[in-house]
Amino acid sequence: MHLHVVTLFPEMVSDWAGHGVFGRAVRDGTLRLGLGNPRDFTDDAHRTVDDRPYGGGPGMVMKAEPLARAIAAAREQVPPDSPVVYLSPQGERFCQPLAREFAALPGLVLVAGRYEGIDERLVGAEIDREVSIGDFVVSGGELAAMVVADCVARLVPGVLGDPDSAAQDSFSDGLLDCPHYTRPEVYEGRRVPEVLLSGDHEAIRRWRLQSSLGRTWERRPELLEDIELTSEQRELLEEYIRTR
Ligand code: 9D3
Repeated sequence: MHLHVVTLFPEMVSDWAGHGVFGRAVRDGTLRLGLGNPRDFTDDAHRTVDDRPYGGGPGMVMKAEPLARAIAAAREQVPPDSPVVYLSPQGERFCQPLAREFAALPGLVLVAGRYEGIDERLVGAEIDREVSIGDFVVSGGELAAMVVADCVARLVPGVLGDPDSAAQDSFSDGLLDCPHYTRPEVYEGRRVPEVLLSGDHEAIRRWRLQSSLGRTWERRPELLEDIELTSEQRELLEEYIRTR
């Protein structure tokens, strides 16, 4: 898959993209990452990328022309029909199903905004989708683009070493993850749950599933409304609620 990020701060993205599973996937060629800076597509001596908002008010707006040229250059790098996604607080909420949709594409152009946002006519002319990462405010679109890129990349075959890892992620089955423990057996007087030391793999599987169900029910009950529980899951959750 070919990702391309249009940003005034390409170093923010390239620094991050060198690390972890994303960095390895770029190095081994499973992922391609392109970067484009609207400032490189200006034609004035000051390399101006922003201007004052029509109608007045605080802040600045990203100018359409340099962004449009950066997006046109990005389109030439990625496979045909790769959508152009603008990261924006006004966008549809990013979620795991949207990540799966993006991961099935051959390419994606992510446009990160700065200042108060980009000229709306550029949105109308060039943007296929507007996506928000949640109802909180960050200082620019770069972090949001990295969140989307990271989330999508982990779903691209070959990016995670173990293909089971993505399938076992929290949210892939709609449930929160179970608790995890490693050595020592006693930490600050707190023991590892006995079943995890038992070697009984079936009991461990059921304990983990019940923990996931119980935590989801307690912390994120709305997630349970979106999924159909198996009869085993329903019985384990009922037992959890009875014995809680
Ligand atoms: C004064 C109104 N603010 C809008 C909520 C101004 C403003 C704040 C932060 C305008 C842009 C930004 C920068 N944020 C993003 O570019 C952004 C974002 C976010 O802040 N939260 C969640 N998702 C996203 S996607 C892009």
